[in-house]
Amino acid sequence: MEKPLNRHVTLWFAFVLMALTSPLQSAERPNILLIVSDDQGYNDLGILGNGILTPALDRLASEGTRLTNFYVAWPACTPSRASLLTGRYPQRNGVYDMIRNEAPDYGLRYSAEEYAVTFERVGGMDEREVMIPSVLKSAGYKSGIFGKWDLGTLKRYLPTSRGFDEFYGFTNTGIDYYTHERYGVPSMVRNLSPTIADKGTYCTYLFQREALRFIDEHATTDPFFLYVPFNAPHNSSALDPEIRSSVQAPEKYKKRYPPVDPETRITPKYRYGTPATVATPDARRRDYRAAVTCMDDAIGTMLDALEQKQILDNTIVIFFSDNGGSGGADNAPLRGHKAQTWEGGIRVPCIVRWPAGGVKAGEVNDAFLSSLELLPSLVAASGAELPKDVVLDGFDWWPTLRGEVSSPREEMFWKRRDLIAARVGKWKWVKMGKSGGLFDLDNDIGEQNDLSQSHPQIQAMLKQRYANWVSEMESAEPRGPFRDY
Ligand SMILES: [Ca+2]
Repeated sequence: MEKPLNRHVTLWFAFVLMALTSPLQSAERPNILLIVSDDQGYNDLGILGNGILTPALDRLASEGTRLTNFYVAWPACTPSRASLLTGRYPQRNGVYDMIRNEAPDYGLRYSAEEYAVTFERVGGMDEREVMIPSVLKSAGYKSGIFGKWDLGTLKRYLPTSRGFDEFYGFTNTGIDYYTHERYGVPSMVRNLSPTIADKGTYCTYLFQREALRFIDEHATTDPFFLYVPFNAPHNSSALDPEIRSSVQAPEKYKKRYPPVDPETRITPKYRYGTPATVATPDARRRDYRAAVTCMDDAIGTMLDALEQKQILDNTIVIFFSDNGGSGGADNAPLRGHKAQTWEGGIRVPCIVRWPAGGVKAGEVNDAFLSSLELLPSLVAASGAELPKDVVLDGFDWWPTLRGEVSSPREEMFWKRRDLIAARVGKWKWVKMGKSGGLFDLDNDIGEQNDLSQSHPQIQAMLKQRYANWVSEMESAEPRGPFRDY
């Protein structure tokens, strides 16, 4: 027979074990606000001093940790977004190129029937892929997305068919900020239904409006995952060359920057070599910055709303750009830009704020991390369960963000058509058409000194690791819309 003391100890241990293993209580589960900007440059944060105005992002950086060595999985919109939501390389989840059709921008006029069956309208992420909102649902989360979806337009591909409870935004990869049309085709959707109810209103204001409403509705009821992928500061996908050649921004935000003269120029060769009136580089830069500042104001109102509801400190706020900047953006000190596998295409600004989770205020963290870490990290923070039988390419980043361990990430690979990059530790091998080389990122973040001649073994090692990764991706289970079934 068990002695009373032993029974007491046994019960005590059982109690401790229960406390350690029981699911997180509702009050403890953090809310999640994921903000993704579109084509923002590595250097385009006010605190970095290039003259761009981002007081809310600066506040976020002072109250959270800024990541300086953070990558996205592809140097342009669609695959970058597919990867951050699935935690899987584009080549593994199947979305390893753009779901778009640029022909209308180049002058082709489809009939409505023809356009409806082009790839931009019928392509979408494979329905078997598991995304963050579906995973968080198992822990009781409500999820909303307000902004750019970019993973398919058919109903079965839309956010509310993929785990989100609410969607208001546009479905494809870029729009006119005011008409919400993509090269003349309406693109705004609420849940599963196209809508033109807000036509004429600058879309950043609309995404702000919806996000604030969502916060108001869920602040005291459910833990939530709020995903706000802004259109800003992406170029305008309008037909008019003067609009198309810049970024649209409200006048009041343009006026916060020095005046530009002249605003436009005539180019003898626009698309198809036709002459057109387009924005000057100075105007383009001013407009880009104004769009960022407007977005920043919207971000500020979200932080204020969370604070007023007294839920800010237990809300995980994550901000980053979906890929590197181009046009009016500033990627300094990185080389290259959006669409390239130089650092300027794939290394992006990122800030994480979560004081209740031990993420320090005002820190700058140089750990090698990526958007592939998002899904496993949000699963760990929320008490949700990782999806079964799904190969993930990232890990839980919280111990690294708390400064407890160095990053588990040792390597990462990028492939956009014939543009390639492999990073292993501090080394990066780049193949950019006829350009490229081997670079020591610890000492040469700007990828200026090609060391492939002096370090041939290291280059060979990186090429081998890249080849290993390619064969792993090729042996992964096929996924649409690009891979062979
Ligand atoms: Ca983008």
